[in-house]
Amino acid sequence: MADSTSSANRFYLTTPIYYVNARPHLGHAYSTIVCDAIARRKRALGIETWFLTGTDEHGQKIERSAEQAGCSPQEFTTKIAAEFRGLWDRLGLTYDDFIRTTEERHKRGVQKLFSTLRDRGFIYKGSYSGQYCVFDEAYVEGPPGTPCPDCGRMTETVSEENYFFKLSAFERKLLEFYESNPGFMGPESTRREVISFVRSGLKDLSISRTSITWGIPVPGDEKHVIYVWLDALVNYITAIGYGSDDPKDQKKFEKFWPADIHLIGKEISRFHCVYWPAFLMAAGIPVPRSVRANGWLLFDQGKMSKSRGNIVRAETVDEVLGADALRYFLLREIPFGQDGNFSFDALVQRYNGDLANGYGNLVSRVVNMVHKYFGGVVPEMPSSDAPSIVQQTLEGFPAAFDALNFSGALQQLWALVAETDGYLTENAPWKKPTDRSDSDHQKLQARVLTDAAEGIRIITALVYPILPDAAAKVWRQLGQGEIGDAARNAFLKNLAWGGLTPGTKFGEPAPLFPRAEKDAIERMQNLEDSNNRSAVDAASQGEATALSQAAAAPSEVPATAVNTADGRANEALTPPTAGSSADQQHISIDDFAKVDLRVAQILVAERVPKADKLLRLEVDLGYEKRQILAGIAQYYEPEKLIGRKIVIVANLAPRKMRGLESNGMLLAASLPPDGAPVLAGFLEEVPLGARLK
Ligand code: ME8
Repeated sequence: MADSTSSANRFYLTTPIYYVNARPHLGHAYSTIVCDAIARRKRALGIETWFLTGTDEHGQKIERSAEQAGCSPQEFTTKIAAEFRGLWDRLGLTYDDFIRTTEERHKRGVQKLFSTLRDRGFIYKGSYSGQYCVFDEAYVEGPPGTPCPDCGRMTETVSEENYFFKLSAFERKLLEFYESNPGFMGPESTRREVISFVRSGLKDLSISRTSITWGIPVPGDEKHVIYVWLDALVNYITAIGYGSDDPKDQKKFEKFWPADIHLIGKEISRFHCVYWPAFLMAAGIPVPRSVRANGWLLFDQGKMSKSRGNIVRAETVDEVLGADALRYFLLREIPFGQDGNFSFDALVQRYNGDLANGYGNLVSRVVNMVHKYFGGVVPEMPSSDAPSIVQQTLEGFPAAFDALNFSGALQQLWALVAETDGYLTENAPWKKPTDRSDSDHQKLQARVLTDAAEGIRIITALVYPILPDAAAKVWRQLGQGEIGDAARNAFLKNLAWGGLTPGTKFGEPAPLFPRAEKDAIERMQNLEDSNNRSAVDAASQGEATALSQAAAAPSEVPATAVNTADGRANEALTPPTAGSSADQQHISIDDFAKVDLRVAQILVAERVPKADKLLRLEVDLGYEKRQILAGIAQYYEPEKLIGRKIVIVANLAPRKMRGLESNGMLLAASLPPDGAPVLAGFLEEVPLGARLK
């Protein structure tokens, strides 16, 4: 991979701006953490760095999510954008700006770019009739009924008058550009995929919609809103001043554009490597220096994503092991550019092996011995030459890191951790052989401990962008002061062996990475379970979510959705608290009518392996059969359910649990104190598929 370090003394890097249709998870944290590590290293090298992140807030997908949550798109996007920002702050990520596409500065810039493209003859009006994937906000080739090639969801047919961008005019130009700029995109798999996409022919791109309103209006033709990807990509320039009349903003744009790295997930390469450079070329704006795609973080064998229902939240890892542990794991475990598995087991193994027993233990040994044998003051010693492994690491780590090979960089650095540890063990400064004089022993102690401490200083400086919290602690323990100040003074620029001067007073030893005990995994799993908005968990916690009293079983307790397909839908429908119906938030009859409640009969019921709470049901609605997963296994024997008539919510979005798709949810009363479910049913005979209203 080409070295993506810019030669200029400024560096601009960006994350994707995240959709606010759902809360952030580890996948989003991954890309943002990678950028944070790069930004920290660049700053510590004395390079003026601008690190941008933000949220993508327009488009049909967001509009629908807001509608489902029962609030306005603006309210909805503000809430979720704050969650992204809050998480980045909690994890200590050092973004310089957070752009929201609903901000005025962004709208102004998008409209300016649209007008520029139109003025330069690259936009024309036409009509589009074809397929659209709302989930990916992407146009899809093929007849009605074609599923989206990226996500597999059914596309919707769109027939509209649209503005088009003359993408076809850029086929040759783009291919020439890729050829003369081999470092533009990576990894190699992304590069190959993009080139073959362009080679297969580019059609003009529809860049406006009339059937939705949640977007930025086309200047001069306000019934059109600008296609969400054209809107979103432009954030990279609007955030640094494009479209502003303020000379300060204009200067900033000149200073930082073109971006050095757009860091993205691999699934959005086409937008960044084809459409984005084409828009910029058409507008006469320089194209970014590079686009780098991270692979996918997988969990439970699939890409971690809200729609699959297999997410893990970064907060959970932060709470139990700390943000540094998460950063280390993601960068060390997954070779950048490839897909990688996340598991609590692997995380704890890395944490204990590399951080607690490795780096943490080394620091603790050395700092404690300097306190014990030298009163915490670095002893007077003639300087030594850098051991060859240190020299290799000082060259190899930066080279690997700057090529975004974080895993390789850390591997080299941990070889130095192991070597330093081995050097201590070999020389055993804590043990005086009987045939060694006191003064010789003191000399040996001084030599070994100053060398080991110097090794730790180098390791700590290099690892700072990846383990900023731990590095800050170690820096203080080594008597070096605040590492943040050192970073501002570009301490990485002149990093060399021999910086630890005799007489330096060490700080107090303090634990860095306390060993994770067996319960760490369980604690993380429990945190996830209790945050999981699936009602499988809600039921086990006794959190009743009333969907309908109409379907209630002959019982005095409110009906409960046992397995929600989408937690957000439930949030909109607040559960009544016992005895306080006056406080209950009212919904209109129209809201209620959106819930499609139907009578169904259970044909098959069986336990789901390794899921104590789940039953897999096949139910017959009369007009169709479908599979539903229900969190009732602790309360109902599967065999006894066969043939039973139940009530289900038939129009919930499908949801995957334990790799199985659930198409709806059944209704049950929830009994205090622990939410034991009692299935809703009927005293009279009812036909299958009958609607409850
Ligand atoms: O695509 N593994 O937003 P988005 C690795 N708004 N990275 C992951 C991941 C996973 N399992 N899940 C998410 C959009 N990501 C658009 C982008 S940019 C102008 C507009 C990361 O909310 C990864 O960086 O779907 C991916 O590209 C991004 O989140 C997608 O976020």
